[in-house]
Amino acid sequence: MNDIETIKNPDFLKKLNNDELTNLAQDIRDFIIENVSKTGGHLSSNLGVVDLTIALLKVFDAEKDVILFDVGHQAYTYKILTGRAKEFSKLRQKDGLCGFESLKESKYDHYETGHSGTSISAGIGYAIAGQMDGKKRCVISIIGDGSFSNGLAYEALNHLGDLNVKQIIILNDNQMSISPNVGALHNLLDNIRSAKGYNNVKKDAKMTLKKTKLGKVIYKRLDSIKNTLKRIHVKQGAMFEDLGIKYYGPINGHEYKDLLKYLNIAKNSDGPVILHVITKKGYGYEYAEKDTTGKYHGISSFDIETGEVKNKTNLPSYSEIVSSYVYNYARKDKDIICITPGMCYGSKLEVIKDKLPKQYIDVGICEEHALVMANTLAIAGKKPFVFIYSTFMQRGIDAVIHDIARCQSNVTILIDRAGFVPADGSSHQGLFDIPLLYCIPNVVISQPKDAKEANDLIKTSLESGGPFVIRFPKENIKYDYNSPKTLEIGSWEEVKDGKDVVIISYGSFLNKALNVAEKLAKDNVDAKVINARFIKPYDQKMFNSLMKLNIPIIVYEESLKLGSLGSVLAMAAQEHGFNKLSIMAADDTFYETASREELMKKSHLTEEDLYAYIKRRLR
Ligand SMILES: Cc1ncc(C[n+]2csc(CCOP(=O)(O)OP(=O)(O)O)c2C)c(N)n1
Repeated sequence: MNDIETIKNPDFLKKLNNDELTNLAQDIRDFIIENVSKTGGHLSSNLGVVDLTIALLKVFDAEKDVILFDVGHQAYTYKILTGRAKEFSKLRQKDGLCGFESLKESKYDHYETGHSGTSISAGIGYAIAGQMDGKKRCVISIIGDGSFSNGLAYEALNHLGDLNVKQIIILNDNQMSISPNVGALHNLLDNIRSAKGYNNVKKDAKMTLKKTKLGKVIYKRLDSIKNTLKRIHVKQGAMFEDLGIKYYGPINGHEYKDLLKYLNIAKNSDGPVILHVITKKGYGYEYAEKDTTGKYHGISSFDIETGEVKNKTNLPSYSEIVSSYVYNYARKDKDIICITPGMCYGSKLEVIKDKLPKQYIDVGICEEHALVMANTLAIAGKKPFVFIYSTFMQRGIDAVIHDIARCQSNVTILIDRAGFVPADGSSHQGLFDIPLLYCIPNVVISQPKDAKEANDLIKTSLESGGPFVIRFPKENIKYDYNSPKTLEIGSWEEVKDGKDVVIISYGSFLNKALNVAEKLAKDNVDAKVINARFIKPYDQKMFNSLMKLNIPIIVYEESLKLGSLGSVLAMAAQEHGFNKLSIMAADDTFYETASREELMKKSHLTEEDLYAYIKRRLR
């Protein structure tokens, strides 16, 4: 039994034999299951790469070589073997271990990760710099088959194949993205896997030929035969070779003999190499191995015996509510097409996928493609809904500017996880969408205060005829089955009258504003509260009349302050010579891992902060 918490660095691996490596892998898997069951985290992806990571760190030199994990969500074994096991009790918590690779966290981490598809480009940068500086080191990028479908990975492959640098790509093929993988590339990898392996073919051919005299002659020329065999038996694997990248695979990612052999071949090769490694997502934990939904990809704390999530809330998430409303429209209107860039499970689209398969498209982890495709679907008369997390929307901004907004297409973009996002840290905060979208002409940006208004906005969007964004946070709220109504685009509503101060807010912050107004009333402060459900265009008429009251106006919002609704209103206020407007919104910074409540506290955006601020203002 290995004491995982005492591991300081991976040096000890060099002395271990394959049986000892296998035992260590088991102990690491137990450690991961035990810890993630308490803290939550990316379980399945990590269980699948325990053996691969151990083998990598046995063959390569973690001090000298550059090892990069794509997305970085599967780097737990790497973190453990580079001396961070003790910190796992605070995984994905405030001031604790980051859920991804992070430059700030350790000298062994060489990149700030979180988004899919960056590892090959990042590797190329290191490889070119190393070559320029005459460094003798290997650069290794480990990328999953899901992330391999991302356009960025292809831009990098295209460049790499034309470069004479030493970079090793390990394609970790577990046939899964978060849920089962999709797309033609996935089919191609499937064909390679089912061709039983070019390496076995090579081995068999070598054995047979060596048996006869003629065979031995032929064997001497095996190099060329090798290539021919490869083309005949697994011609798909040759795609990489045609790009100028040497391909080895498929390799069993849970067999140390194979793994060590091919990692050493890659280490000793010149130029770019790709190792196609087959692993099992969730390896060693039955529930995770059998999962085809994505439940164990990223999971909150769970019971190891039953595999069930602990502390489940009875309230549905915004994602569930929004997808169920869209489902209701889609089943009555065959032109509605629901699009996800690889996030079926997170966006809660299972019902649409299962019940309306013809109206459901999963494009894989390809946000920009999803949006451009949605644009022409709309131009062609369909009604596309793109379900996308705020953080991944960042990838699609050009598609909104160059494509959707200029064409003024009726694409509805449902931005999930908008605002503060718990656990995942700086790469996954949803604070940039409003500033990034606000400056784009023709785009309506909205956020509902509750489930009923979410449905109203979906209806309004369908009837709007143009680009329409509806954002909502990672929160659980009550369903509302009332029939939806069309809202006037750009209209705000007064939800509470008052004469001393105005609070303009939207989304779930509006409810906080109402709570604060109630508390202020006990101090004889009468606050007016406005629901700015349309962030763009804003309600000019109402805003002008609010300024005329000549009392302080506070814009209280869950967005980055720069480029927020408040910053736009401040410009308008300045033009009117109104100087009583202030903004409470998120700071110009990257917010690290914490819960939503902790993040609001850090940015002074809690109800207590709003209350205290108003009291100060009115003093
Ligand atoms: C740009 C972007 N879109 C979506 C995600 C969400 N995401 C995190 S991991 C993941 C699946 C990655 O699949 P794969 O690369 O095969 O790795 P595996 O988890 O199967 O090991 C997705 C979609 C992301 N991190 N980045």
